[in-house]
Amino acid sequence: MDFRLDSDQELIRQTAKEFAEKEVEPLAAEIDRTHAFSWDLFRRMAELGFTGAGFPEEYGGSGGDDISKLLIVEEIAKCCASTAATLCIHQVGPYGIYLFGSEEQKKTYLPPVLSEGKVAAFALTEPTAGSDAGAVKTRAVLDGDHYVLNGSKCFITGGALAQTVLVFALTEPDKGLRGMSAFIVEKGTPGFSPGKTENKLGLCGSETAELFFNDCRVPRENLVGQPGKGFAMAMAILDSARLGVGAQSLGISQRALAESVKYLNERVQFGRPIGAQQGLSWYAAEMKVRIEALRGLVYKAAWAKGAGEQYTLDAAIAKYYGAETACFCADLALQIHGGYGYMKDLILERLFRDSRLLKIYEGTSEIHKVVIARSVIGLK
Ligand code: COS
Repeated sequence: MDFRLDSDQELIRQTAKEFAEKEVEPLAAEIDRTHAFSWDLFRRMAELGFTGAGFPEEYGGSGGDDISKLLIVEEIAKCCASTAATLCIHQVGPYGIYLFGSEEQKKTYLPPVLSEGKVAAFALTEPTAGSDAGAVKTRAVLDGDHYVLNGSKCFITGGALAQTVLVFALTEPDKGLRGMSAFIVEKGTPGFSPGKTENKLGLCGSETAELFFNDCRVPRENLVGQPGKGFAMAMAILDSARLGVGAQSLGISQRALAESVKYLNERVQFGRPIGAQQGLSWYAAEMKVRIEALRGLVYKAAWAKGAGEQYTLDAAIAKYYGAETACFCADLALQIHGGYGYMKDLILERLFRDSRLLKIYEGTSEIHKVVIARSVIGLK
């Protein structure tokens, strides 16, 4: 077993690190303060091949393996968790089209969002279908050559900006989650409109919107995969998305530790650097242990995915432990910085706010414990 990155992965990490430090970091505080999605950064990520990382070139992707894709997210999350979240979640809908779509759908819908600077979104969650994702109420009724969609979605990352949205709706409502199907809906389709954009605690530069479908007619050929298989497809897609959250967590946690190490050395109280106080030095040790454990979990899950193994459990563990670790590290880093950490001048309070959503989105920590427990115990 070799735990080192290979030369391609190292190169991608280095490219992402330079981009994050030179181009993202200078804008991050302003993006957070103004809650502004940065089209400039998004288009730059498209130019660099980041929006298409992990997808084959024939569909507009830039290739690379799953670990490389996560290294990009990890490096960006060290500087701006909003930008890392934007990148990660942008890829979720396209990944669904790539996994389950027809050749024609892949050729038509993937290049604009993977390499041409257009945003994509994944629309599953509804006001009454959050953790219980199978409780979706949006309907899709076949009418001639079209499906007619009615319903609404909420908390959709990039929803109002997206050119292409993968939408989940019931085609056979009496079958519940086994009557769910997936559709590609393009911006500008009559009857499809974004609602309000949410005002969030953290990840403020990553847009979160409501979506409405009001007699929205979608061509029949926009059905993705088999009708009735939408829920299982959504779950398989989310397995991959959850690795992205693990990578975001890894980036945030490392930044929290790096800031803490600097301050533990610089800040003098009681006549010596505060890092010489055992209580505070142990905070750094606890962060380090969790970060190294998390790195192993995230990379192992990515490896399992790339090797074609069943990786639902690995992804759930990496996502759950990642979110908990990012919150733990951001909290301790803020504590180490005392009053200064609580002020808006430093990054600590942003890390604290940004990390908090990781325990909620792409499946809550509690849902991940359900997935993990079911797998470990074998009972439902
Ligand atoms: N991959 C493929 N198929 C899966 C799967 C996975 N990871 N997880 C479940 N399925 C399939 C099951 O095999 C089952 O298929 P059959 O119909 O053939 O039996 C079907 O999906 C239903 O699965 P299950 O019975 O486990 O569904 P539950 O209603 O119990 O829900 C949880 C399972 C709670 C895990 C799911 O609802 C969930 O992940 N909720 C959180 C949603 C979420 O993450 N939301 C935020 C992001 S969306 S933007």
